[in-house]
Amino acid sequence: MGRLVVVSNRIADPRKPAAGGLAVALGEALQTTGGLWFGWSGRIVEDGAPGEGDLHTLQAGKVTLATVDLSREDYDAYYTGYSNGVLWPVFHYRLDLADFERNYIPGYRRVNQLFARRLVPLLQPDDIIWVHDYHLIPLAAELRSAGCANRIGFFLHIPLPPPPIMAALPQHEWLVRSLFAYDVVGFQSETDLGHFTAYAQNEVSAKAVDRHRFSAFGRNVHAQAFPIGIDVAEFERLGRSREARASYATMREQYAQRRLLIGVDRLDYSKGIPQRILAFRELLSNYPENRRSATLIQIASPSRESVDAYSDIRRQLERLCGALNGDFGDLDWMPVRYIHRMVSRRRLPGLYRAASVGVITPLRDGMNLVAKEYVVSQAASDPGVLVLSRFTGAAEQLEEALLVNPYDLHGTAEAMQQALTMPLAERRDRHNALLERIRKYDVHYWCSSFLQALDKSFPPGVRQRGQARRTRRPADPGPPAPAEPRR
Ligand code: GDG
Repeated sequence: MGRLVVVSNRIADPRKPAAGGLAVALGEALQTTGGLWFGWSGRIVEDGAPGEGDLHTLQAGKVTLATVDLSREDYDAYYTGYSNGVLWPVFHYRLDLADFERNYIPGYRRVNQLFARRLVPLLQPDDIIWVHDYHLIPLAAELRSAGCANRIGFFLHIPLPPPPIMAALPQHEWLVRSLFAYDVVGFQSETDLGHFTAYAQNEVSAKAVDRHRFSAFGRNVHAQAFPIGIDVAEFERLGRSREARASYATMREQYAQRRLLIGVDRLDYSKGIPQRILAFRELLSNYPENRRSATLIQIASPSRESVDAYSDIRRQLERLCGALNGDFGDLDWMPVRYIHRMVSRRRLPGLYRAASVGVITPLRDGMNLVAKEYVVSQAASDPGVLVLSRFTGAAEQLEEALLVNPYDLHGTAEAMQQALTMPLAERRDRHNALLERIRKYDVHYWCSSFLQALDKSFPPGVRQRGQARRTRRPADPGPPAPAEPRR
């Protein structure tokens, strides 16, 4: 296999301990072959020219970190506007929150073109390129039109909605056409894959070549579900650290007389946090024995605060938590502890372990790694119970969790009660089965299975359109960069 090139909106220095599981796994894959990690520098140039941005490079062991600055205008249109104001809500089935009014699409395309322009000179002919997430859907098409003949894979970390929701995006056809410039397209779940194949076959008349391969726009794409995992070994190590043990001990001491339920999320409307607070309220109403004894700790780390929908959800949550504590709380007991701050990663395993119930109830989520982190952090001899939304990618793998419909507050409250009262033997059985699967399908499995699929995506010697050998002047530019998308 050639050198690996990872492209994502943000990059992380894999040597830094705060990097987290995904960065560690990608960093490891990059270290094995030597490679390049390319993305936005995180710097916004206030008066920068649109479509321009300086390139910075830094050597981190065998990995080159290459980043590009963005002008304010590009950042607003590409990141805040199209990626997080349009694609994120629509891909999470929230057409009501999508900002279709403003014309962000030229900025989204401009940044993808800028990335392609800065990346092409850094590429070697045998590099394998792995592009991540919704910010960069048209990148392969832009690379192809610059003559890039390399294998290119794409992984979507968020859900792909069913065709009727996808079709509400004015640029839906352009986006799907852009996916056909990749060799492999990976999704989190079979559900998402099903949505892609239904769209491809019904909307753009793609032909199924075999179980995983589809042909349209003169190209073949290999589409498959590759459910992402966590770095189990790293998380277990973290769990044994002094900080994790200290935070576990503090929680046990402070809540000696209480049962804890825990939720950990970025403060995002897709995570179903208001519904979770309401379901907890229903639990306290319907099962009064939990009053004064059950406490929900909700960590909601700040996220994308410049997008309007995010300040709305924050206000809604503050109101709901205030009302719950006001209505049910007592001098020595607050039903909900809402923390709108980032908690140190080292403390997370101790917090998870101290909680009898992990309440992970997004309205829609690509995978949800918190569910997996919660399970891995439990003591095998006396594990807590996972209450998990059926609308997460994780639910396809974690069927021994108590699966709930987060819109059904009554049903979710019932599952919380079932979790709080579950006999030890059943908790152990469920935990064992979950842990085994999370261990087997960890982030390293995810990484290597995607890269293997990309490596095998077409037999050597057989090149598809856009994969003619790269020459100084591109003889065959491959599939044209998709036509200018509709507003
Ligand atoms: C996207 C997709 C998919 C959260 N709060 C704190 C904190 N976290 C960490 C968790 C976990 C990560 O952030 C969140 O991962 P999720 O998977 O739950 O969700 P997204 O951020 O939305 O991620 C998702 C994922 O990509 C991977 O493909 O699973 O579906 O939406 O690791 O622990 N970490 C720290 N403090 C916090 O307060 N340190």
